[in-house]
Amino acid sequence: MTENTPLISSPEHSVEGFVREFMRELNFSQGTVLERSTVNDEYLALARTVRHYLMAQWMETTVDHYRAQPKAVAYLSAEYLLGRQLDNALIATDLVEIATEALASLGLDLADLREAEVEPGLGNGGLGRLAACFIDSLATMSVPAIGYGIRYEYGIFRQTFADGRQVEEPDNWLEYGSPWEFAHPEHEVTVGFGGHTEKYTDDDGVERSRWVPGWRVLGVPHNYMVPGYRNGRVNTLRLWSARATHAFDLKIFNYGDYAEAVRSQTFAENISKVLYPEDSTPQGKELRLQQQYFFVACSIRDFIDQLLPRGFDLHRLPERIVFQLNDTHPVIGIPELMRVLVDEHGFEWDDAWDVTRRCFAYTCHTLLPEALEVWPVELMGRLLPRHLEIIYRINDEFLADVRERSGGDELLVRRMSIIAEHPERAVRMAYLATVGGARVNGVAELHSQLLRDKVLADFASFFPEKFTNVTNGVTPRRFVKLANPGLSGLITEAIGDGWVTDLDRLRELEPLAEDAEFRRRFREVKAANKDRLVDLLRRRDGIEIDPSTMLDVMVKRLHEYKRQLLKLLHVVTVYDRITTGELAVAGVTPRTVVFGAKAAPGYVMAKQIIALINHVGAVVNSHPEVSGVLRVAFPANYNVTVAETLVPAADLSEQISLAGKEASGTGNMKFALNGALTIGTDDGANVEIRKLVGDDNFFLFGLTEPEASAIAERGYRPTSYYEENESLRRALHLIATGVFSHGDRSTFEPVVSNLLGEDRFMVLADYQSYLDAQERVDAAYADPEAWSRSAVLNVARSGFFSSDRSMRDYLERIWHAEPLPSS
Ligand code: 26W
Repeated sequence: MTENTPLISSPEHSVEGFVREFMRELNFSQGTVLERSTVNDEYLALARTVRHYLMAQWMETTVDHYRAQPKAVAYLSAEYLLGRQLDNALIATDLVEIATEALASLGLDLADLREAEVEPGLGNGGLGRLAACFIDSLATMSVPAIGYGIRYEYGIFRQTFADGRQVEEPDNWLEYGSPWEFAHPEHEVTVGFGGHTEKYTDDDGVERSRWVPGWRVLGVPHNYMVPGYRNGRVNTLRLWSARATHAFDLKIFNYGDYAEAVRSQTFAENISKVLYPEDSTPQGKELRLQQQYFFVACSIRDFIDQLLPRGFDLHRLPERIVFQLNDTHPVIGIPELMRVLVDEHGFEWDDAWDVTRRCFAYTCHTLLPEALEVWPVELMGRLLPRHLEIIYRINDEFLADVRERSGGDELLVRRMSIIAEHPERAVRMAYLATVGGARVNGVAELHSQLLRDKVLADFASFFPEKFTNVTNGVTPRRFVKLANPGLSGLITEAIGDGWVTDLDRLRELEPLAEDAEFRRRFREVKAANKDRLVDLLRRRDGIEIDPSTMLDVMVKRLHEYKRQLLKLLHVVTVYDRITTGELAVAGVTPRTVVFGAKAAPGYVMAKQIIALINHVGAVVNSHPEVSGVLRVAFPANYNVTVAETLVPAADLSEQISLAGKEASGTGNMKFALNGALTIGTDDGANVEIRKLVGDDNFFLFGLTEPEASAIAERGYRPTSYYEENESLRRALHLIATGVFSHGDRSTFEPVVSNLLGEDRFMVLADYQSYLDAQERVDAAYADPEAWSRSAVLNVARSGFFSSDRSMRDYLERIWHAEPLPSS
């Protein structure tokens, strides 16, 4: 890049300017005219138009970073659950009104074109969405940052229901073109796999090892704009797509084996083909390790070769970069950087280790032991033989340290070994990350504490200085400003618009909780949001809901620890009480219970629970009496786009995991910020939400983590709760006797026997406490003034949960990097 790279200027910020740009795109890029264009043509032209407004800022940001050479943050994440791009780009550029008017002048409706965008669902759930919120905040805070990940050709599967059961369909999100990406095949990088290592003596007589890969794959970068909110900054998200190497093809073509050449090409390209839909139970699949190494190796190479100036002294790498590891998925980056420094740049081992340890930091997102990734040594050795050698050496030196400092405590040594011996010899990726990184953080106070006290206790005593907490957050741009224009308008009218980038200012709303007129308008907004949801569910799913009822929402991945079953037992109990006459319909607070959840395709119990929810829903919704006061809605294929309409409409947010199991949760934050009240356990970030919004404005129930642990310690017996609780017995009886399965007792037998047998997540233990809390909810909802007062206080006191604050915490506690605002 020269000193004076000439930069393009943005199109004119006016209706006329927008119309001109849009028509040029429609005619010259889509090659069509208004009279003949499809909605997709128009959407693509619109997306490219908006893109042009961001382009100059993007180029300027890139050039500024190149010139200033600041310390940058590289976020390494196997998942980015981005959601639709158009709306976000429109609010970032302040073009919503201009675009609406410009399109209207051409007889087009912005709302229709919006619907044409297929969201890039390149993530499973919370962890992927968190990555998307974080890069949004980094751009908005003008932090030099780049997101690295995988451009999956197929994202998270599309869910449909057949007879209430989940059916998965491929998510072909690229089918109609992706106007937000820029492919750069000219910047492809090569990544090796397999083969063997060999020893040799270098020119200085030093014994060294080198890797001779057996096959290679190309990584093609695809850049995405990450617009900051009205700050002139646009950062980059760089997703890698796998391609077969040219040489590889040619050689085989020359042998005349056309079919084999094409097959091997597909083989290489499989690496970025599909997102693994597993969430929290890693399957240990070879292709998954290939994906992980592929994107991490591409990203490290990219940073060193492309983003650093030529001749940069890599001993100073920690001054220029910190790689943040989003869970264990990118942890193979630690031995990879060691390999690059030692094998390719001739570093001494100790120097390389010193640099590497300062370049990485690791975030853990789970507490479930089965979710901690381990890779069989056999597999690692076959796919990445040099990396395995490096891991062994790291482990040897680390364990020598442990041995020395513990006075030869061999039990401790075995416990802390990066290599597990049982049930098979395997690399524990969380341990490697802890040893090889400068910091380890959990994602909420309670989670970080449990990491220190339980999951990584030995390591926390060994490296106390490494452990820290950063509580998760969500971006207020997407989850308030864009998703809830009604509430945003009301807030801005009251306190100005500074809250969008300084969410603590929501505190200024607190006095308005006492203002009857403000509360009335708040309720008006909620009602309008419910109407939007009614519309969406009618159009999208053919589901009818009644917006005058309490909207009780539980949306998140389907997992036993999250306890969708507990919510369902509440529904079944209300059904039971009404149908037996114990409860008069007149005395029931009418509710609509909304579920949204995908189950991992191989998670049998989770899929059974989905079927059970749908079957209970069918019976409840068609019961003449019950359906007047209780309805269940389960729209299929819950995703970010649905969340944007659902969250602002909710009255009640269900955050009911067994205490000690949900690392943080981020849906809980989105609901509170949009004025829903939470019914929740003392788990994850719920703890902090409750502390901030106040006990009076939160429905707490259930065991605490120490209580649950103590019960587990003593031996948990679910039947003891069953025997003592009549309404629980009756609810389970209804399920077991086939009331929700056309009289067939076998359909849901496994669900019931699991609850009465193991009930690993203590659903039965928390049942009564949950019912009691739901009664408090009903009573509270009966007083709209008090309820909306609490709801306003939830909004006013949830500013802490902005991902901008999370980013400030990471900058201060972990990254030690600084913003580089545009001049
Ligand atoms: C199959 C391997 C695997 C294992 C774990 C894939 C994905 C995971 C993730 C850790 C699952 C996940 O999304 N965890 C969630 O991360 C959120 C962001 O920190 C937290 O808010 C949630 O509590 C946590 O469950």
